[in-house]
Amino acid sequence: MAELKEITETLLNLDEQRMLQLINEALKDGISAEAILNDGLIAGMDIVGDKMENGDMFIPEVLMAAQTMSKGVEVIKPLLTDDASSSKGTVVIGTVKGDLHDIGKNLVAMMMESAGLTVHNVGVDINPEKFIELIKETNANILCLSALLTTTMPMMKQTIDALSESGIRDQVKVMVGGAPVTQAFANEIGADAFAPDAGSAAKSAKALVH
Ligand code: B1M
Repeated sequence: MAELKEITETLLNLDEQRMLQLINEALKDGISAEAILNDGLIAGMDIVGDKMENGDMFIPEVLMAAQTMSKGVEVIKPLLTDDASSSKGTVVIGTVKGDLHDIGKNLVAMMMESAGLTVHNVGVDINPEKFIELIKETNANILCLSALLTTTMPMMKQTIDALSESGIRDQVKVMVGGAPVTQAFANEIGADAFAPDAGSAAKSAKALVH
């Protein structure tokens, strides 16, 4: 769709004002918030990733693109709601130690909140001990771990192992996700669930507590 392509382009050009204008126009034209997120904004971040890999874009610009994307997400956030009926569980969600990526994790947190779960979004670079402390503090029954780097994926296993060592593995369901994470990897490390995107993560979290 032309409008979504234009949203992607304005994100890549870091033209926040025009991007927000286009998002509002797209919404007025009946394009769904989900389509704007997936086919406009996330599509743009995928291109940013390719450019970063090829050396055509550098960290400061990538960060600016991430900030521009967040402004777009703010506009569509209220429209990305799922059925927000009774609370369906308590979630601790964070990015594992050594990993600073948080855009996808924040989207997952947002979708879970709008699906009626109580969400404690605890940030990035979280070590296993801190996750355990936070689970105890909040009485969470779901732990959501995000990783965007192949080098930080093993930290997911270390976190799950630490839960077992501290005797609380049975109290929480563990969901893992992030671009390099797969269902096979989730099985291998003993996670209870894997979700490829924010929408399915929220659905899967609800299913886990039922
Ligand atoms: Co980074 N980075 N980055 N980066 N970065 C990637 C991930 C990379 C793929 C880019 C590339 O080379 N093509 C690459 C990783 C390669 C690899 O390991 N295979 C990479 C690299 C190498 C790095 C650095 C090492 C670069 C360097 O310093 N040389 C460095 C590492 C820093 C660190 O973490 N220690 C680094 C730094 C950064 C920035 C700080 C500049 C910035 C992050 C800003 C921020 O997050 N606040 C950044 C960004 C923005 C990216 C890309 C371009 C975009 C990531 C993103 O936000 N995508 C990324 C390339 C890409 O992914 N195309 C890249 C949009 C987001 C909505 O998608 O996060 O995948 P995503 O989330 C999805 C799903 O994965 C899923 O749902 C989300 C929404 O649908 N999901 C879950 C996520 N978590 C989930 C949890 C769940 C379930 C689903 O359950 C618990």
